Amino acid sequence: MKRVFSGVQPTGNIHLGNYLGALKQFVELQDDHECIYCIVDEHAITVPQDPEELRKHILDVAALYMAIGIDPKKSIIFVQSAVSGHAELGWILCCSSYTGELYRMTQFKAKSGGKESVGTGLLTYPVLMAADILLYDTDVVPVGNDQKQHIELCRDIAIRVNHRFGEDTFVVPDGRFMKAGARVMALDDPTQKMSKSALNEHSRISLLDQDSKIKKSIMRATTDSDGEIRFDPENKPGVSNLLNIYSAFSGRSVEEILADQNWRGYGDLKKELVALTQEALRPIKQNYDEIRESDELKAVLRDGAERANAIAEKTMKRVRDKFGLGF
Ligand code: ATP
Ligand code: LTN
Repeated sequence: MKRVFSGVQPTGNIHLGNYLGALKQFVELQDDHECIYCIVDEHAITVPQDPEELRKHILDVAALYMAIGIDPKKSIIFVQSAVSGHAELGWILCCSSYTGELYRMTQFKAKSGGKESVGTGLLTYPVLMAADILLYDTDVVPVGNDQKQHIELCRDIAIRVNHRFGEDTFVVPDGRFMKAGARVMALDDPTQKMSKSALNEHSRISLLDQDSKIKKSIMRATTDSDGEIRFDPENKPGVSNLLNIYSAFSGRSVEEILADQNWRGYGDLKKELVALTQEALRPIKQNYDEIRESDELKAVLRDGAERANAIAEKTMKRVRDKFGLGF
């Protein structure tokens, strides 16, 4: 069975972009893959976090994983910092990567924004992500489009190390991207990706939003003034984003949707999208509260860490041996 690994940062406000780009794939892959899903708390501290908030958000994401349908009997769910191999392999891979390739990462350029004092962790973050993936001999990494460049870097590092120490050092993974949900844009500004940290709460729909908030955010989503419903991300980013979300939730292609619709204007498209989104998120909200409050949650994470650690330690023994570390 092929192995799947992916992670989400516990930084609050898990939104439709995270769900349609990544989380929905996590659930789909469970039945015919060996899946490992991580809560990447060590990634979260690349920017300052309040310790109490971070601890809470770790459990929030774990509960959300289970509320969307990740089954701990089928998949491993665990917290990154509970398995020390991530940090250890992260360091080893830092020594097999180049500063030039890290400075070229689009996400680093965007997040550092020309500032003088930028955290070193923001620069080396993609190397820790590569370590996460390579630690588990991962074949497939389900993620959103924004992570494409980081997956490429992970492959480059794996191929480079394999070239030096042998093809049996690392499995070279592939990214897996959704057709419709891979890049969900902000509702208030469809030229930017939907993000957890944007100040305007109507720029995103969080998975636990109430029906009234979902309605408000979609009905006020930015479109354009020509009134024509057409899929054209370049010239009509707002309407195209709504059609993409519609397609991701309905499981139908945008072409199919456009062929049978009889919407009189953007308002009709938005109303249908409101209903579709409310219906899709309802069961997640219903499951969430019960799981978040249950004692089972921490037991799942403890068991997950043990199972993840057993796999990670095997890889670490092999890697230390190849690099000549230890005695
Ligand atoms: P954000 O930018 O919203 O703060 P993030 O990308 O920094 O989120 P994560 O929580 O780790 O951080 O993302 C989890 C997953 O969600 C990743 O696979 C990422 O590619 C995906 N993702 C994030 N935003 C979007 C989006 N707008 N559309 C599609 N996928 C997304
Ligand atoms: N970098 C990702 C989160 C992430 C990840 C991973 C995804 C950290 N480690 C390993 C897949 C595999 C992000 O910011 N979205």
